Amino acid sequence: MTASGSADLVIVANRLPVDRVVEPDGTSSWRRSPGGLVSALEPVMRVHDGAWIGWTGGTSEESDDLAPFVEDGMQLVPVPLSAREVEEFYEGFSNATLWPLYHDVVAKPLFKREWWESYKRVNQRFAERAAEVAAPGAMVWVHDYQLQLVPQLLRELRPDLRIGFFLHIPFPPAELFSQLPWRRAVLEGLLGADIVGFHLPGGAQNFVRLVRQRVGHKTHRDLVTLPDGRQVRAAAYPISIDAADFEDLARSPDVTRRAEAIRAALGNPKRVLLGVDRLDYTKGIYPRLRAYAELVADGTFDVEDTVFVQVATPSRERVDEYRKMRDEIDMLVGRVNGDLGQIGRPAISYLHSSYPREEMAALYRAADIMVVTPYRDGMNLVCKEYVACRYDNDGALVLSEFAGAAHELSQAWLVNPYDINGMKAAIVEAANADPKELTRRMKAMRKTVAEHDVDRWATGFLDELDAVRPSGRRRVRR
Ligand code: GDG
Repeated sequence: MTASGSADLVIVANRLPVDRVVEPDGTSSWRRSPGGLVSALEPVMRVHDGAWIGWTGGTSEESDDLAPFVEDGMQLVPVPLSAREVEEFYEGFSNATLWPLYHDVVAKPLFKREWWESYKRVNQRFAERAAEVAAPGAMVWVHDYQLQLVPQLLRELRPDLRIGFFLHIPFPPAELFSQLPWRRAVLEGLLGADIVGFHLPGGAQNFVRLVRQRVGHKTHRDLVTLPDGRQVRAAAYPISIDAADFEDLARSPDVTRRAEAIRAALGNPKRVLLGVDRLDYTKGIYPRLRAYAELVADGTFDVEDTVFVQVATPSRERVDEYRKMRDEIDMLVGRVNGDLGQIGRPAISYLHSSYPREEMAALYRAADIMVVTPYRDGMNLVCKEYVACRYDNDGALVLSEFAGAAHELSQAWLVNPYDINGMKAAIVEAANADPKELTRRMKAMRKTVAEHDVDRWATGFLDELDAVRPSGRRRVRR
């Protein structure tokens, strides 16, 4: 057993909640990264004596100042990754094996034994850091697919801890998960937690079924009983956004002015459609733009008064599949605009760039129809952000039924992204819907997003973890 530290709550995530900014004079500082997870966890981090363990985003060859530090009142503990580990653990096993495997095999997962070795090594390092900083009986909350072995590795080092795990991406059905050569080790890694959280009940059910099939433990509903009597609970905790904060931002004079300026820059069209995604093959950007292009080609929409704005935030640019997809989308947009655009009137206004939050809110305010069409998405926060920004109860949401959010936002125009004609029909319906219908749908969605915000998600999970008896063999029943 490792000597313990002083943090009562430890967050373990692939990335630290800060980015390194290098000034022109070569000095560097840290800036809090935007993102829901940080804002959701910050208040709880302050109440508890909290620490956050994660990778800085650089390589250990580039920088060696990796001692723990305090930033913005949070204790941050960097975990170093070498350039080779970035390639094998992060770009390789995390993003070229697990990411496609867990997203319906939308792209072919690559199984490489050296990547798995690197994944195990890096997970061990994260577990060791967590074991060092956690106070006796502390709660440790491990996040996401990059760190699935940490719960078990950490429990071996520190059996006194209460360990929670949350998966931000879908957990696949047994038929797909079983392709993974290291499937049993991953399941056992997760079983080190007291609570394993997913966005949807379906993910929890997939997990429990796999544990029964592949590990052979006894299961009953959402509970797994290990041979030593310890119980692990698998359940759904759908993540959300800070809805009130987004609405405040959307209402601010600056964002309101910027939304008007965006529409003016687009030529004050009658209709603006919007897509905002990390440039990722799971997000269904290609079929969405194809569906839209067909609607322009057949005259349903006219570039004179309608435009599709697609923001594609650069992502994982060193992974082959991402480069390939970027080329495909570049080509599609070029062809569509070449064939259908007019001077000053592209069919698709395509932005391969990332923007500050204020600009995102202004885009959401400027858009009449938000089109979110992932082939598979754990939750999808973009659609919730759009809803939070539509305080006039206007605007339409076209949403893939394969996004976790579709389970909550059932008043959206739900579509199957594999069905181009179906998507076209839904976009046209949304475009022609009368204002009363839009209001009815948006009001209902806004209620859902306001009531189920990210604070409820974080406190909901942590309250349950808190109720687990420290080092107890059996958790307190609900
Ligand atoms: C994973 C799961 C799950 C995007 N571009 C910019 C920017 N963003 C922000 C959005 C939104 C977030 O990034 C993206 O979140 P999503 O949920 O849509 O998608 P993933 O990144 O794939 O997230 C997903 C999520 O984890 C949480 O559990 O919902 O299913 O895949 O907040 O606004 N923000 C700024 N500039 C950009 O250019 N500021």
